[in-house]
Amino acid sequence: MATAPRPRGALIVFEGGDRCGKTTQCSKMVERLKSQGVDAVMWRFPDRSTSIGAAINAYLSNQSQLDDAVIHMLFVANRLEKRDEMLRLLAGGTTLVLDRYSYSGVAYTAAKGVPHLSIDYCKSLEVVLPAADLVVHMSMSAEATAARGGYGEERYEKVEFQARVMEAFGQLRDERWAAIDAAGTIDAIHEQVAAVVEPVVRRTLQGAVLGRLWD
Ligand code: FDM
Repeated sequence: MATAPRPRGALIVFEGGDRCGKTTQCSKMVERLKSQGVDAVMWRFPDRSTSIGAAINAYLSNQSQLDDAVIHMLFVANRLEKRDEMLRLLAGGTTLVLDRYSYSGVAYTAAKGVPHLSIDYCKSLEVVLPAADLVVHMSMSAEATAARGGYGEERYEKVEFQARVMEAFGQLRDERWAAIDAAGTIDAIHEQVAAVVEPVVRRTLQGAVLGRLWD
C-alpha cells in the first residue's frame, strides 16, 4: 500500500517594529509547537551569517553607507539565497517560524519615502518567494518601543522613522494578518500568539496549498 505524502509545514511570519518582542515570541512559539510534536524551526531575517548578511549587518550597525536601492536589494537577495532551503523544509513537513520576512523588507524601505522605491516596486522583487500562511503583526507604538532597553543602537531605531514603518505595515495588511497587542506581559502575549498560530499550523498540516507572495 502506498504511503500518503508527508503534509507540508506552515510558513509563519512575525513582523513589527524594532524592539517589539518578536524574537522572544518566535522562540517561545517554536518551543510550544515542538512540545506538541510539530516539527518546527525558527529563522531570522536578515540572516546575518551569510556574506550578504554580513554586508547588511555592517550597514545596520552604521559601519558602512549604502545607497537605499542597494541595501534594499541586499535584503531581498538575503531572502532569495534561502529560498531553495525554505521550499525544501516546507515541502518536507517542517514548519518555519520567521522573525521578519519580505513584509519588513517592503515596509522599512517604503518608510524612507524614496520615489523609485515604492511599495509596489519593492513587492515585485520578491514574488518568487513563498507566501506566509500567517503574519503575526506585533503592534506597538513607536514611542513605546523606544522606551525599551538597547533602543537606538541600530540604524533604523528612531521614533519618527519607526512611526513611518508602522504606517507602511498598515498598507501591507491582508486577510493573512493577525494583529497582536505587543504591550502586555511575555506570557500573556504568548497565549494570544498561540491562539492564532496553532489553528493555521493544523490547517496547513491538513493540506492547505503554499501560495506565492502578494498573490
Ligand atoms: N530590515 C529587515 C529591513 O530594513 N529590511 C528587511 O528586509 C529586513 C528583513 O533591519 F531595523 C530592518 C528591520 C530592522 C533591521 O533588525 C533588522 P533585527 O533586530 O535583526 O530584526
